[in-house]
Amino acid sequence: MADGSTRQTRITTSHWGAFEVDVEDGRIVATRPFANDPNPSRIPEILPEAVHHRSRIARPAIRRGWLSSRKRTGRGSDEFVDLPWDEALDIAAAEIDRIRKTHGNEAIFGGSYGWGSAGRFHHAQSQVHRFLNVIGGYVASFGSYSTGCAQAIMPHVFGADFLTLLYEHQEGWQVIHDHTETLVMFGGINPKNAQVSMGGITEHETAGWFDRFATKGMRCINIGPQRTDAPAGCEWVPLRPGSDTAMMLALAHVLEEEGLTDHAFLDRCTVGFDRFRPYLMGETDGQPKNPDWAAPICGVAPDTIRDLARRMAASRTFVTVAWSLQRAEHGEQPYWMSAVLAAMLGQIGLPGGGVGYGYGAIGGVGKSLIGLRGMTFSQLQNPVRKFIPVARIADALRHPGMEYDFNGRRDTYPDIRLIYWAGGNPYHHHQDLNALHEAWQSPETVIVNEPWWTATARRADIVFPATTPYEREDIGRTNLDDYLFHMPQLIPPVGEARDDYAIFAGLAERMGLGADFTEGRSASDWIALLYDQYREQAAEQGIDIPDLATLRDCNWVQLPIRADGPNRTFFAPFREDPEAAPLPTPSGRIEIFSDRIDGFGYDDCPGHPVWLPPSEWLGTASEATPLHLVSPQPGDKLHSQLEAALADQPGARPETLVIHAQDAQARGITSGDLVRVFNARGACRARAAVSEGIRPGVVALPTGAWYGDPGGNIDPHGNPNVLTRDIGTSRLGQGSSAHTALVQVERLTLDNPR
Ligand SMILES: Nc1nc2c(c(=O)[nH]1)N[C@H]1C(S)=C(S)[C@@H](COP(=O)(O)OP(=O)(O)OC[C@H]3O[C@@H](n4cnc5c(=O)[nH]c(N)nc54)[C@H](O)[C@@H]3O)O[C@H]1N2
Ligand SMILES: Nc1nc2c(c(=O)[nH]1)N[C@H]1C(S)=C(S)[C@@H](COP(=O)(O)OP(=O)(O)OC[C@H]3O[C@@H](n4cnc5c(=O)[nH]c(N)nc54)[C@H](O)[C@@H]3O)O[C@H]1N2
Ligand SMILES: [Mo]
Repeated sequence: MADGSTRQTRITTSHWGAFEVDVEDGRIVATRPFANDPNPSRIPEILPEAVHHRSRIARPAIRRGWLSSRKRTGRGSDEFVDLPWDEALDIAAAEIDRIRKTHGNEAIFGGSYGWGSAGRFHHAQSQVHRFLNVIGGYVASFGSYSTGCAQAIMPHVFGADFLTLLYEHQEGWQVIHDHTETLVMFGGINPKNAQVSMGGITEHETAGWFDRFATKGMRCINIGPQRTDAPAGCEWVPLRPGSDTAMMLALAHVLEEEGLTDHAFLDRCTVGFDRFRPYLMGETDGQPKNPDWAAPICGVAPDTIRDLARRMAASRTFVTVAWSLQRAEHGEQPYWMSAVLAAMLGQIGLPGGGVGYGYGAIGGVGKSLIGLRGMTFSQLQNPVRKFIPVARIADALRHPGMEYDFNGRRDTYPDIRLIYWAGGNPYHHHQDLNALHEAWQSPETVIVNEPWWTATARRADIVFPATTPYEREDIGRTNLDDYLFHMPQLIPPVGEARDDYAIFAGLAERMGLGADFTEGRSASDWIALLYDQYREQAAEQGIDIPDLATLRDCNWVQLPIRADGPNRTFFAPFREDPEAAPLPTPSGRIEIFSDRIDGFGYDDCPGHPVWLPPSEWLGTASEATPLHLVSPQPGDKLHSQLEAALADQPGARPETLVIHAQDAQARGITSGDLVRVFNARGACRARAAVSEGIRPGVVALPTGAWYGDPGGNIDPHGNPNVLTRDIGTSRLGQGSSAHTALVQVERLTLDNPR
């Protein structure tokens, strides 16, 4: 660790990549890109300001109203009382103990969704889950905001767990480069999003691959509301958000009508086309799903759809689907339909053909690597069986005991009395934040571990200041990257911050379970143990890894685990011989019709893919809310992280709203104007950026500005989640519907300052 006397330079890693850090007098003073990274992210540039920012939580703090009288109201407005660590830990441990003894562990919500920070041991979610398991368990959450809906639907279609499919059975970039002739990207592939990957991404390759695709003359077609969702040089089909399923159906209709469907593939490798075809051709409802039908829905000319379908059938075509498409109402449908479309093209299992999900969504997708096992801090077993779909947290808080459907099972929401959150920011990630703020008043106690005074920390009763990765030692590694890092402790903890591990060890000890949590080990004992286990397992797989002392010295190594050879997905052997290598679906085939889903009887997700218009999209636009709001990931940071320092930069907030020139002109808006974005759920300020690169009728406001004032007031920083709708994608997936929202925009002036 830095002794504070001299300038030192070390390398560390993060979700957005590796970088060099200069440390002087116990402070991070500068960062520079990592030499091996061809396209480094600029996110680390803000780190010196962010890590030492005034918004760091200095000491344990308890909300005054809770401390004096256990008052639930006042979350978000009360002031906090600083307390010494011992006293705050005593109070928190007693409160957790009271809740579990009075109401049982089913009253503790510990889903604690969020990205936290990179680093294997100090992974906040693992830490909080292990602690809660040691004390008898907690209500968990299923899935992620990233892919929750896909995680529910895709196993019905391809059989495999969706994350396994993503990371182990998708085509590598090299294969796409070598074989694909037409790349059809629903929602684009944005190198801006591929800057990050959970646990780290060292060589940022996505932009480089597109340069190579261009050199090769690959046709790359971005279908979606924003030209900027794909690198310059790609073709753009501006599509109305939420209408992709209709577009895919129309492409499928052209294939079928023009005899371009690969029926031999459908017969051998799929089930249920006979149940789907009558719907596609309009025999069941009198409406053929042809390009003329789709054109007004999608806002795309019928000939564009026809030409694209023919082109797709005539060339090696890879269809990619951004995760954003399933982060929307009925998000199951474009995901399922993309698989059906690819099956009809008959190229699934051929190199560079078929369908893939989330290329460009995060940096690791499309990297072909040999998987190494281990380096996981055990969360132990959760004795509580109850869980909620991750994005249903506000419903659960509002309606304890209420019945709801999820993926074929009927359950009731738990009665949550205590929330423990570490490593996530629900006031960043959840939809309809003003409504969440109301629902958040219902639990008796909210405890949060967090480095910064985020909106979530400000809405807690007990706040423990957590260290950032720069204040503790760890190991950086993920199966989506071929580098291994020692992450040295660079600076002493800021203020009185402690590691999550120390916080949970302190709580467990007070509850008489300290040894169960720590097993008698310090953090560095655990790191050494996990590392040695990892090293041994890698050796068994024939991969040599230096011992920990050596890694500490050399800071990082590149592992010889690149596997850029031919196809390694399960689709190739399946295609070859579906009897011998069946998919893990009920039929062993790709399910175009799913008896299982059909049996659930859901009108919002029937037995085969269908076009179901969302409740809010341009098809339901009104005078009050004429514009579709998409809220993509921010380019300059990861979610809400480092936001405090970014927001300090002159002119940085409110956040930038991209609006089409036509819509801007109609409202008297020019670039740089302050605007109000609003609907019945809330309002925020934003700074307009007028553009031709977005479809008319659509506006884009990235996520990540910190949630400001609650209630009907205007959010000053530009957080889109005051506007988004909090509904499940369907009874099947119950994922987040963040991209389903209509809004109005008006110019703010001195006369109309709001
Ligand atoms: N409108 C809209 N909303 C969205 C989305 C969208 O597309 N549109 N996308 C959704 C998606 S895909 C996601 S993944 C979510 C992301 O939502 P989150 O993952 O919740 O967002 P983060 O800002 O990464 O929150 C991580 C928090 O952990 C804290 N932290 C970092 N390191 C540590 C640590 O070591 N210990 C502790 N205790 N805390 C730590 C950070 O300071 C930060 O506050 O947002 C979702 N929300
Ligand atoms: N720099 C940076 N990168 C990130 C993150 C970050 O915070 N910062 N977060 C990471 C995380 S957690 C995740 S899950 C991934 C998310 O990866 P994605 O879900 O793929 O990304 P988004 O940014 O939500 O959306 C991508 C684009 O989809 C388009 N879109 C929206 N609705 C529709 C639609 O209905 N149809 C079509 N065709 N297009 C639509 C929007 O124009 C948007 O710009 O990004 C990751 N990458
Ligand atoms: Mo995500």
